[in-house]
Amino acid sequence: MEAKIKNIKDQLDIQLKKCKTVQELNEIKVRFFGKKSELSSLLGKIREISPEKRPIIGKLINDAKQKIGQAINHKKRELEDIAYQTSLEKELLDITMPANVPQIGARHPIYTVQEELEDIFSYLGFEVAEGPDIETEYYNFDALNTPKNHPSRSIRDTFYTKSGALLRTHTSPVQIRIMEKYQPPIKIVAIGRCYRNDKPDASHMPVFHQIEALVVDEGISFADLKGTMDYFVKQMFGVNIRSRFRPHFFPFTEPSAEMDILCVNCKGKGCRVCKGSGWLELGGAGMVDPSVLEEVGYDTEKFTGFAFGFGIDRITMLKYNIPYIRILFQNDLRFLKMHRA
Ligand code: 2U9
Repeated sequence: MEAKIKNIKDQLDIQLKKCKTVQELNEIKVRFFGKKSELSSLLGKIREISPEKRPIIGKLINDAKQKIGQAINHKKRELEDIAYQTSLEKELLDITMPANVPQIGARHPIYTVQEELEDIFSYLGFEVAEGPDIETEYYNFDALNTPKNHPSRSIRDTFYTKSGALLRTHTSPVQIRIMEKYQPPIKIVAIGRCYRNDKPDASHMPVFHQIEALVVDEGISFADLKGTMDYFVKQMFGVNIRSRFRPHFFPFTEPSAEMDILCVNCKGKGCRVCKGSGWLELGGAGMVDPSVLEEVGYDTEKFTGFAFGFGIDRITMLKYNIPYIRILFQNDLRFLKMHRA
């Protein structure tokens, strides 16, 4: 009997050494401490022992039970300490670590400039008009007095769809659509994406952003055009930036002019940005050709108008000192993050 009790204790020590979880410990407790345990069955046989040995064996069994209970409780505390330490390590919060700052977005410079343009022209009383990017030849060319054989119509310059529609090459179609719907006075700016079959280079991309303005009313003159352009230039680039016109030709305006501004970098001295000329070409302008007004049914004896257009990408590049237009379209996060609020 003593040997059996010793064997039970030795077995328990081996099991406790191997035990890794509270679940296993509970199973060991049932096996060594429960009603069906070997120790309990020994206690059940105590009547088979001689009366003089019974108290000795009874004490041995009870001592064994006590030791087993203590060993199991000790193991339980040991396992709970380990579990607590493990949870602490898992939940370790190093408060000196940098916070996960949420990534905030940024407004693309093109749209910052577009909003600035809208503000400047809204202040002058212009309304912002919009129209479809996919246009018909009529609205993109015919209604703008562009001859059938004009080079801008060729597939080398213009993206056509299979159905014969096209990606607008300027925002002028918007102005035609507005004039078809409304009588003068007209005072609108049309801003948006335009598309030309240009090979990408430092200053050209197949898609670009443009703003065009159109004013049609009684008595509109070239002086009104020049005054409006000069006011815009000074608002956008600063009061010390002058503008100038150079004679040019567009099918939809007569007379036509190309408009330059004093180089924003060297203020006219000549530098790399303006290629030594002291001036930067910004866009084109002119008095709306009467044939365009006739096409929309306006009385050309009564009404005259001016219009101009320039690239928003170019203004953005000047304003933010961006050397290549492709930077505006590459979505490089280093570039975009520079413009976070
Ligand atoms: C109507 C009548 C006339 C808009 C004009 C230009 C000159 C011009 C280009 C400059 C750079 C487009 O972004 S760009 O490539 N535009 O040079 N645009 S006059 O004339 C109009 C528009 C609408 C009904």
